[in-house]
Amino acid sequence: MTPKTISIIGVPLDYGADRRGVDMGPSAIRYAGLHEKLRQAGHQVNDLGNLAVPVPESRVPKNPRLKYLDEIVKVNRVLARTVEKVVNEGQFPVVLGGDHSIAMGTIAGLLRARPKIGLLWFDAHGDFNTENSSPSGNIHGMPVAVAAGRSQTDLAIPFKGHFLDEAKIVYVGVRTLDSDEAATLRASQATVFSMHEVDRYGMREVMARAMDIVSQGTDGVHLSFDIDALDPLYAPGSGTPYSGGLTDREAHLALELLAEADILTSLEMVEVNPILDEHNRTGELAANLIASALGHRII
Ligand code: EXY
Ligand code: MN
Ligand code: MN
Ligand code: MN
Repeated sequence: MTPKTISIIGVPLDYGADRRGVDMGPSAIRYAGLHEKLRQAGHQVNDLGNLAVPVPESRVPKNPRLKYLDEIVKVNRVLARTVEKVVNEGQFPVVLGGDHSIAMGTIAGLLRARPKIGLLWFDAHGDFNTENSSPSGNIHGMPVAVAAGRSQTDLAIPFKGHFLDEAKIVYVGVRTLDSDEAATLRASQATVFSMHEVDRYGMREVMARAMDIVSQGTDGVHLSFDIDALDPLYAPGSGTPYSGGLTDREAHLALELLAEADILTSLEMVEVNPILDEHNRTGELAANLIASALGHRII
């Protein structure tokens, strides 16, 4: 992978999720030695610190269908501006979450600088609910639908009318979907390599097909990596664990192949929850996976 100038942006936001704790995700990943790992992979590293996250007026969400909407929109508008600036300065954004609702800010910012990016979404979940289909009102279950222009709420504000081309969205590792969400996703132009396809074709073949889709006719590739794509046996520190996930080696191979192809132009790592972990195992894994995505190889 060609050497990059990496800008690290921490987003300690956990309002999109039901369980508190992912706000400590950026620290857990930094404490696991992310900077050193990226420098060893040959990159320059600037850490821009953490974005400020407003304290909600009350821990009782105003709107149970869209919990903490205003606070999440506020953070994502700042994140979008920050990511846009980093990309326009020719740097490589590495965004550390925080729950997956931050992907709306990251992707909105990327689309301002690269209107036709491809999206590689590693996740146990589809995150494809809208305000009408979400069973929980947790906004971390909606970012892909919002980034594809399917939401009529203020969540769409950071996108300023520029949304993803659904045909350039590829999922890897999905193994739990809500019923409406599954129907909508099936009817969409997005490609889903669920755990069935990973088992059936193997990660090497899945990544060959996935990289082809997200890189053909696009002006960059964004990797949005939800740590719960891994099986909870490997990533216990995540708020919405679901069994039957990727092994750590499948995840590393996927990201090593991605680095080898040198098509990646940005990435985010989300949903690391140190409260649910022991000895920062999940933070360590997250930092190592980021390094793999950025070309770290043992020999
Ligand atoms: N689909 C469920 C919901 O929308 O409430 C669960 C979403 C979990 C989302 C995590 C971040 O990936
Ligand atoms: Mn997610
Ligand atoms: Mn998830
Ligand atoms: Mn389809």
